[in-house]
Amino acid sequence: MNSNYDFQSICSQFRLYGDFVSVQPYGNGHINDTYQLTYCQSGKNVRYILQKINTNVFRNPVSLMDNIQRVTEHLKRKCTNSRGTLTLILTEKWKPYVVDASGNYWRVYLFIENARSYDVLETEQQAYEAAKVFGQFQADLVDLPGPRLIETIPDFHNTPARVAALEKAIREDRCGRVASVRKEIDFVLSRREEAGRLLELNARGVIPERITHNDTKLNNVLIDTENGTGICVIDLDTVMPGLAHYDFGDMVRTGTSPAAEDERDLSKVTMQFGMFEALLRGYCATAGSFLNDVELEYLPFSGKLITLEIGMRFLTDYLEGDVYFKIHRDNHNLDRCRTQFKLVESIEQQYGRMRKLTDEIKKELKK
Ligand code: ADP
Ligand code: GN1
Ligand code: MG
Repeated sequence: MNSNYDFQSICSQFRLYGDFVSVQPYGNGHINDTYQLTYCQSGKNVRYILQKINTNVFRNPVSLMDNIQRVTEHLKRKCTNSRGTLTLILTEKWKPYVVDASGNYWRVYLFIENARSYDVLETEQQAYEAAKVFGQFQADLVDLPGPRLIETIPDFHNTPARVAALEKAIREDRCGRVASVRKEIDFVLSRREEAGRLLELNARGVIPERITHNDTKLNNVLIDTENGTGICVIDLDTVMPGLAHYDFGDMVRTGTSPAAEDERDLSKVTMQFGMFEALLRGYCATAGSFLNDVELEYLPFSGKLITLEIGMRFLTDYLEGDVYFKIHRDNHNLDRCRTQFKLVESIEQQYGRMRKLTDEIKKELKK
C-alpha cells in the first residue's frame, strides 16, 4: 500500500463521524485506487469506500464529481432504500471531494454492506439481476434535468477513434512489440468496417443519445449476498452521454464468458448462450420501457462491438508500454486482448441465434 498519503488528514476533511480505525486497499479495479476505510462510531465499526481518482485518465475531476453528485442525488429520489445508489460523503465545506497537498483528488462513499460484486458471474440468475440493475439505472436517468452531463473521457466509446489510436500505436511501435502481435492486429483490421456502425445509426437519428454508464463490467454492480438480488450500480466515473448499446455490450463482454478477463487458457473462453439470454431478459425487463426497435435490434451487435473495442484498447496499451490499465504481470494486457478476441469469435459463431432471441424478446415487449 502507498503509505505516502496522509490518510488521516485527507479523511479528517470529510464529514465522517467517530474515530479513524484503518484504511486498506480494496477491490480489483483497473483505474482508480480504492480503499476500505473503517471508522469506529460509538463503539461500532462502520466502513466507507475511499478512492483516489486517477487524474491521468480523468482529466477534469471537478466536472466528473459534479456529474456523479447530480446523478446520485437524482437516483436517491427514486430509491426505496440507501443501498439503491452510491452515496457521497461531503467535506466540511460541502464539497464532494478533497484535494490533498500533492494535488490528488479523493472522494468517500458509504460502503454498501451485505453485497458483493463478481469478476466472473456464476449463475444465470446473477446475470439477470445484474443486467436488470444496469437497465434500471439507464431508465432512472432518462429524466435527469439538464444541462448535458460532461464527457469525462471524450470519445470513450468512439470505436473508429479507438481503431485510429491502435493504428497510431502500430506506427509508433514504441516498445518494439508490433511484430509479435500481427495476428491480433489483423483480427481488428479485418473487422474495421463494423467499428462505426452504431455511430452511423446515431448520426442518422435512428438511435438516440442517452445517459449511460459506459463501464458496465459486471464487477461494477453489487448483488445482495443474502438473497442474490441486484442492488446498485457503482463506479460512476464514466456516466455521461452515450448509446444504450455501450452498456449492454459491455455486459455481454464481461457476463457471458466463464473465464476471467485475463485468462491465459483460451479454450476456457466462450460466449455462453444461457448467460446472454439472462442478460438480455434482465436488461429488457427494465430498459425495455424506453428502448426503440432499432436499439433493441442492435443489442447482439453491441456485444460483439464492445468486446472488440475493449480488446483493441488492451492491445493498444500493450503496444504503448502498459501506460493506461493497471497490470500485474508481463504481457497482462496482451492476455486480456486475446481473451476479448476469442470471445468475439465465439459471439460471431452464435450470432444468428442471438439475433433470433432478440427478435422474439422484441415481439414480447410489444404485446
Ligand atoms: P475502479 O474504477 O478502479 O474499477 P470501483 O469504483 O469499481 O473502482 O471500485 C472498485 C471495487 O470496490 C468495486 O469493484 C467494488 O468491489 C468495491 N466498491 C466500490 N464502491 C463500493 C461501495 N460503495 N460499497 C461497497 N463496495 C464498493
Ligand atoms: C476499466 O475501472 P474499471 O476497472 O471498472 C476501464 C473500462 C474497461 C475495463 C476493462 C475508465 O474499468 O473502460 O472496459 O477497465 N475504465 C476506464 O476491464 O477506462
Ligand atoms: Mg470498477
